[in-house]
Amino acid sequence: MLKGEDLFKGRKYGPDDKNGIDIDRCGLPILTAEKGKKLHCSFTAEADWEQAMCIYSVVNGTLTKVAERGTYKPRRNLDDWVSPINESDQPVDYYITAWHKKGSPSADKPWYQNEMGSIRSDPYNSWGSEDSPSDPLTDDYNDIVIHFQTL
Ligand SMILES: [Ca+2]
Repeated sequence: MLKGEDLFKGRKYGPDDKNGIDIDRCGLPILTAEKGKKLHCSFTAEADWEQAMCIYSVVNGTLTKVAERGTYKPRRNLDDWVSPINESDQPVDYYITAWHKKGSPSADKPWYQNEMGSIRSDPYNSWGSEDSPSDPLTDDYNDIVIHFQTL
């Protein structure tokens, strides 16, 4: 998980492009597609409040949002996302962020970043997130979750 980098400082990268990213507080999982590989990602959510996830590709230090998923249809959905096959000679990194609104969907409510945590759910590996973390030992990080495979 990435901590303390300043790639995102001063930039707007969250859902609806309205937020900066707080890496130090929330952590930032990195998924990597090696040469000739692609990522297959699916999403689950289990929370009372609206949830979203954003995926960013990082190529030569440039970040691009490549997917935005979430629980509020039709604005967002939890459909699978598959990266392109990495046809470059370098590994391609994808950064993951998770977000929530405090309550039901409303354009007037701000987005807050979720804290990320590692969970497992075979056959996928997963990164989960919690909108209101209270205890790292008991939080289940199931509020919105990305499950991924490299193919
Ligand atoms: Ca939870």
